[in-house]
Amino acid sequence: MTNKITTLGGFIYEYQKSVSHPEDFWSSIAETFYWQKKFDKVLEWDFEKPDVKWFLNGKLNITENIFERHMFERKNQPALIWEPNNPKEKEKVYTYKELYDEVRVFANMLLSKGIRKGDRVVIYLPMIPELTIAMLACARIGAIHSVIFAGFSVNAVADRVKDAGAKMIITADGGYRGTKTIPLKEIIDEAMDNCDCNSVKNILVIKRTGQKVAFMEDRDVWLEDALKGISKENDAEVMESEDPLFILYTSGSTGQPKGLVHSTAGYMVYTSYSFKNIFQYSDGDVFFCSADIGWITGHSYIVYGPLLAGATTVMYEGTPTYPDAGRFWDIVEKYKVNQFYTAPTAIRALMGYGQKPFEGKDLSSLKVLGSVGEPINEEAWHWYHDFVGQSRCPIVDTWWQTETGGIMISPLAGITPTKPAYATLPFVGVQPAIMNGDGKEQSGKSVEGNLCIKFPWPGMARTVWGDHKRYKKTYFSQYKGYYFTGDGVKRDEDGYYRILGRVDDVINVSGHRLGTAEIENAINEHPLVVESAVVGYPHKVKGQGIFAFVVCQELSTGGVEGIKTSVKKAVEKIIGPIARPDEIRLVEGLPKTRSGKIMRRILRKIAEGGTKDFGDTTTLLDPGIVDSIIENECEKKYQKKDKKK
Ligand code: 7RM
Repeated sequence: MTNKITTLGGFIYEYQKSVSHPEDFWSSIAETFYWQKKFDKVLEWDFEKPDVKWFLNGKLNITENIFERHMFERKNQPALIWEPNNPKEKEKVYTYKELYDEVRVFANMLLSKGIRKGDRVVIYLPMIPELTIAMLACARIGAIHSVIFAGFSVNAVADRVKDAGAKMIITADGGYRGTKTIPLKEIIDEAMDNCDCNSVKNILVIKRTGQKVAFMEDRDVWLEDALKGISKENDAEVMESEDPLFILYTSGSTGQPKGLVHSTAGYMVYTSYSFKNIFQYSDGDVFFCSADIGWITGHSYIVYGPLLAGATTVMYEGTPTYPDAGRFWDIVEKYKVNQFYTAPTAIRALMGYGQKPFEGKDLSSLKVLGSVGEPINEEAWHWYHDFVGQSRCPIVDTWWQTETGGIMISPLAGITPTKPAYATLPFVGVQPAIMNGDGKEQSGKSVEGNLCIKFPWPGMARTVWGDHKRYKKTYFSQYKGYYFTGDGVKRDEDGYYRILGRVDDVINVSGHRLGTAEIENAINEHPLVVESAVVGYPHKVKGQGIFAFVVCQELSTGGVEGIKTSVKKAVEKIIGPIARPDEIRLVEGLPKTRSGKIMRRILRKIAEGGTKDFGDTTTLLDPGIVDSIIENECEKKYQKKDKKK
């Protein structure tokens, strides 16, 4: 396999080259791809503007690098293996040739519906093969896909469709996840009623559950009808290196999600190269990433990275515990999975079931285990290593973000010596910087601070869709000339990196990234809520749980518990079940400074169960409110009133 590092010495050598001569380094990687016209300049950048361009004046299509480039050697090799939610349903396997045909027909169908280069197509699908096919079909014709996680609900969907100005939405009648079915088309219909998304001309519906759905003539089309009579002959659209490949929304510290825009060439080079090297993928291996394609992990390491590298990638529709907690191990055994990539929250959830789910299962095919999405605690690391990896598989703890496009800090499997809870060393081409409180970069070992990146890498997002100012403000304004990640980090005496978690108002619940402001906005839509503040707190399985402090006007029938239930329901409906608060405390007021800012660190402390040591509280407008929150006075008062009634 080209461009594969195989030794620690090789890694150190490539790393040094990537830092001392980044342009030569990335150029030599990029040259191994298929270009319709080769780039004539490797990099142009300015982090102050900010403006980053890679592989300038190159022309290519990413799907030609997945299909045409591999067709001769991989025609009959499985590209995509799909495992359904229900183990009794039959799996689907697509070879490179079969997937190629599916993608081209789908691409021609999109063209027949008037979709052209640069148009945005929202994809709101469960984890079915058509999701991968639809993404690649968009890429084939140069349409910009924006996948929305199928766990998001009405308002979250409406906001994203509107912001992207989508011309088409691709969805399904419904989706299966464990024992549940999600009414996807119904959610889309409601979202369309709630927003003036008049950019949307067509809604394409795929049959998955067979449930009844409403159809609006002229606007809604079944996929099977749309595909009738469509040919598979298709020439890939000519794309410039910097043309957008996709938009993916992610949460930040403000209420409005940001649509990160990823480029064609840079993203291609980075995901493919990082995939091969970090997971040490070898020809013929089977790679299984359990993420949902609705998140960046699925984009980069179920779809693009593996397929660009000519790998066999497994896509699983269901949940880790359906029909039982041994399902991942059934999949590993069934397909002889060699590399398995999942999130610490799944590991912690499975730990709770003990050894039984492993009984009689053959995990001997596994060579590499990966972790992503949140810090992995030592206990989970050891369990993963000892029981899943049977003490013989290296673990790659991979730190990265939606914004970075691909893995940034991680061991190379079996090459970099690992340390539990450490993402270890920066990947080739990645130049981290740790900033202190004065905004200065700290050199040397044994330092802690905010994590920045000081040099561009090909996979980085280029802008926020429709709002370049926000891109600058969010990532490039805290430290002049640096990309700021939003994470805290420690570099130890060996130069190893340990990610400490977010330093902003973003919380990480089961590896899902949520803005506290987003959840507060949803809670505040409840008619009886005056205001609210949401913080994260340590949670045994989810990593972080959601704790909401809520100020109410009065209580409706159902009392304290009634209002808590209805607030949770409202959040589920507006954002989705992943944002449902784990804990709600009704309070008389929030601890605010005289200038009106909520002192979140006090609320964080209370959510953790703390009752004292709140630090400096002298700027609080009403210091008494803190004790009242700790004593839960508001709920007690309401409960008393309830009894009187
Ligand atoms: C890939 C992804 C990004 C945030 C990031 C971190 C946290 C991700 C790790 C991690 C510790 C890791 N994209 N994070 N990976 N923290 N160790 N290995 O998750 O955009 O959804 O989230 O996730 O806080 O900033 S994301």
